[in-house]
Amino acid sequence: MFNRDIETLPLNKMRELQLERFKWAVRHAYENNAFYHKKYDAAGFHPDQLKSLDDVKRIPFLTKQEMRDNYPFGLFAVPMEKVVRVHASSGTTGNATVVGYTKHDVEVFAEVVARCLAAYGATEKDIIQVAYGYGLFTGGLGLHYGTEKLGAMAVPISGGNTERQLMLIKDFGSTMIACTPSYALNIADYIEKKRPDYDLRKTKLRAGIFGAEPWSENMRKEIEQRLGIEAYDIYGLSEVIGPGVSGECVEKSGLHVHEDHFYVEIIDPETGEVLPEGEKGEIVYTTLTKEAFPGIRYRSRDITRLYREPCKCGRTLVKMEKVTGRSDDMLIIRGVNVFPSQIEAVLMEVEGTEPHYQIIVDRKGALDDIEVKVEVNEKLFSDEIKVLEGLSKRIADRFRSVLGISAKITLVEPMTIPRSEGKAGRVIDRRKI
Ligand code: DLL
Repeated sequence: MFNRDIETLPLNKMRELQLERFKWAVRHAYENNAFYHKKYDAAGFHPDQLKSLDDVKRIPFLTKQEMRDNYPFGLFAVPMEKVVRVHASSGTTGNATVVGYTKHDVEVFAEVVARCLAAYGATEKDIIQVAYGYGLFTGGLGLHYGTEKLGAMAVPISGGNTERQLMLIKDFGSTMIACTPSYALNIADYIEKKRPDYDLRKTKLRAGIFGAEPWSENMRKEIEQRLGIEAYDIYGLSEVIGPGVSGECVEKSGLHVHEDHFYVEIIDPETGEVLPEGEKGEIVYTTLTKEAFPGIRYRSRDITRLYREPCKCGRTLVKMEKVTGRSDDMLIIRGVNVFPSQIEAVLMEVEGTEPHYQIIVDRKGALDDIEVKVEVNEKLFSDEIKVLEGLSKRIADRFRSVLGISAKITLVEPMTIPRSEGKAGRVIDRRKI
């Protein structure tokens, strides 16, 4: 473990630490940022009212919209000369959210990523190929600094250029690769189609560090099989820090949240009511130590569940379930709620389909229409039309019975759905255009 004392802290001690830090965080935001000050005054909340963690419920939530409204630096709580780095969220609508870090914040960021890497079994002997994008996105630099903090070697290749990725894996002897799960599959496709002579199993690559987008257990199996590596989940969001908010351990049974830095709550996304531990809902974050860009009760819109159970790895940190999607990703098709990740899970169970798909939602008259385009493997595609028809019917039946939706299934040739080097864009919602 990178920080055994914290990662195995008994719950009562963790709660003490969180309360002390929460008091600091809320006062810091209130006293050093005009937006928080005004907001809390208007809501009748004062940091003095926070006496126990139960009182947290009295603090108003912070929303994504408020972050956008304060573009670019309106939520910073330190003088600009203390800010040593900025990143920005990958927002697709409206203003991006710009997030800032002091020297101390950069340290914390590196530490939480280093903890994740150690939890996947990485040591200073590892060579980590960082294939997340470097830039305003937090993935590249986040993994990079975490790797250095652990004392392993970072290969800052950034995303894309698959041929070069393969060359460096071989020549440098990279033992781990960090990228989005969709890019990992892209690499597998590339090898199969363009470099059948290249055998990843003959390289030193043994694990992948995947996150920045939802990916299912089936996707994990697929990546592990095709690349011959262990696939671990890393989660995070720029508004909170970046990657490293939580990560799996070798048990692969939930992601340990670094709750000494990030206080987590689960709420009902409709009512905002705090739900008991174990229930599924929207995860809300409070940054307990962040200086430049504090986030107090930030509504992430990510949907998950928190649970505490003794983990074989020995960590006592609360676990969160793999994030399956965001409340704002949820599609409502003729009154039925579906997440793209559920669609993915159904597709991956059907033999002959590839994990490359696109979901197109449209409205015809008053009714929603959903079309799912999915690639099928080469062999099937060259088969008789009857075989393909049978497959589309099987998929459509599964959608009806498992998800309760009627979808038009379009089977397409391998390599026809656009590939991503970063986060995959899988949903086209024409109702919003
Ligand atoms: O994606 C940070 C990151 C970089 C995480 C590299 C992991 C690896 P944003 O661009 O701000 O930050 O996007 C954050 O992506 O709220 C989730 O909806 C989604 N997300 C991130 N990691 C996971 C994951 C980075 N492991 C948003 N599983 C979050 C599911 C994830 N969703």
